[in-house]
Amino acid sequence: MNNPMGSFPDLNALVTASIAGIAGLSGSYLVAGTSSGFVVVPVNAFLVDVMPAPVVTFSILVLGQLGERVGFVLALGIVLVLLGGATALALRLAETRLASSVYAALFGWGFSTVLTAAPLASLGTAVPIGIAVGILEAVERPTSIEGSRRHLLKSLGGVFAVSGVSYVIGSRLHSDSTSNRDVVESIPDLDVDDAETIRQQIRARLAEAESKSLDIDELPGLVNGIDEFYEVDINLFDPDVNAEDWRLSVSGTVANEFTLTYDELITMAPEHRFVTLRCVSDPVNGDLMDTALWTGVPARAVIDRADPRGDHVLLRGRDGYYVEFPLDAFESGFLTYGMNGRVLPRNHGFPVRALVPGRWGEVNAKWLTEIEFHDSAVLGYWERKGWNGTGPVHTVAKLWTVNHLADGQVQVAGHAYAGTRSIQAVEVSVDGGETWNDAVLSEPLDDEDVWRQWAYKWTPSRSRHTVVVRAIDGNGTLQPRRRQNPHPSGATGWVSKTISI
Ligand SMILES: Nc1nc2c(c(=O)[nH]1)N[C@H]1C(S)=C(S)[C@@H](COP(=O)(O)O)O[C@H]1N2
Ligand SMILES: [Mo]
Repeated sequence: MNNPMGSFPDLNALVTASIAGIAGLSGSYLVAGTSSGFVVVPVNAFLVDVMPAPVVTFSILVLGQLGERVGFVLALGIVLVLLGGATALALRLAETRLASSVYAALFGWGFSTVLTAAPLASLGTAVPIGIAVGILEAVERPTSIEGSRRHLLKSLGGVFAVSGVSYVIGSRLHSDSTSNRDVVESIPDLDVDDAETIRQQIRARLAEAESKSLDIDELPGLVNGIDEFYEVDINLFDPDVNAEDWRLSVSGTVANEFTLTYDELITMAPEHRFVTLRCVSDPVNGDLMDTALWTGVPARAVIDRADPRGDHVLLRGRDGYYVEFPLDAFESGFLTYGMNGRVLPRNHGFPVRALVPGRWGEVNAKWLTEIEFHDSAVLGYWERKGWNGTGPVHTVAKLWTVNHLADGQVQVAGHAYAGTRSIQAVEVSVDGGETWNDAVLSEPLDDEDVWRQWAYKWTPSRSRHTVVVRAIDGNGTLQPRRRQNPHPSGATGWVSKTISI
């Protein structure tokens, strides 16, 4: 690797190392997709782990998607440096071209295996590195600055083309295998009649929600589509759990510890419930509140079998998430594997998630793998980070929609939710809170933890109206007026909007 121009060997090595790094990354994605075998995934998880709590909170709750992207680019950069570094080391140690290529592949494989604990998938990282180094070492070395620039551009062009192809093939190969599958089809050993009965139940419930939805322009219905449903979780890459390997372990202060398989769970008689979820970080008029029809079995099935002695339960997900709350809340809980008649999608917790009525979103553990019973309270993931979001949701009426009707009237509408307390009424003021009027409500769904829609219209008497909305829960308690930020225990206050006519 001698070169008459002193700095060239280093520059060449740098180019080779970078290109090899990109090739390794692409190969890893091609083979592993976004499963834990992809080298970037453990690095990202590590970053989330070591970042101080306020940074994680800010990133997930304020930056949202952007935060995930920043984290992703950071993890990507770290992996590139690691793989490039391994390649540079290989180039330094090796004496022949073949040896460079073999060493680089071996080092890349080593790194990838240490990170992912997936030796086989790590071949996806190693082989492209070996090939990239082999090719780059075989081509003639440029001897001028101009030549070296051309060399760099060509190599980059080549590796980006290969990465592009890997990305496209990788995305196809690893697209969410659970998505959009009929949940009934996933239940084993169902005879045709039983399958049809379950399908009918789901269809009837979805039709019920459709017919009970207020028919108002621009107002979302009573059920959100799977792709419209909000998503909040602690990792960039959702765990990729295989239903056959999935086990639910039930342990702790119980008379009987046991584990449950997916087949055991989904062959129990299914129920279908409309449940609304709302994240504790949702602002009063935010959009982290949605509803779906969930298919699953009552948590009672596992609680009775375990026969717990304590008063607390802790749920753990495959992503390292955990949340704790009182056992009596879990007694009316639900273990679900279906959403709107489809198999539970990966981003909402495939194969099984918990749903616990009336509490903030964070208690509804996704990718559920462990149920632990405790005899005293412990802190969950978010509670350790200073949140207080495992309790009952606050009452809220959201104002989603403003329509200027053809007859000159103005119509406002939205959703109202109070968890298991249910919604009794929604009141609307169009004069900034001086006088109040009853809104029209959608007919209630026959479920214990679901929202209702509200709507109100009036003939404007001024050029501007300040509209204020407030809900009254099933106990007759008015939505609290005092404004409070989402952190640490959920937003309060009345939604108010000034409307120009
Ligand atoms: N395993 C796991 N479960 C989880 C979370 C998570 O990060 N990991 N996030 C929780 C939070 S904060 C909320 S608001 C809900 C969101 O559920 P969704 O993404 O299906 O809307 O999931 C909860 N369950
Ligand atoms: Mo949440």
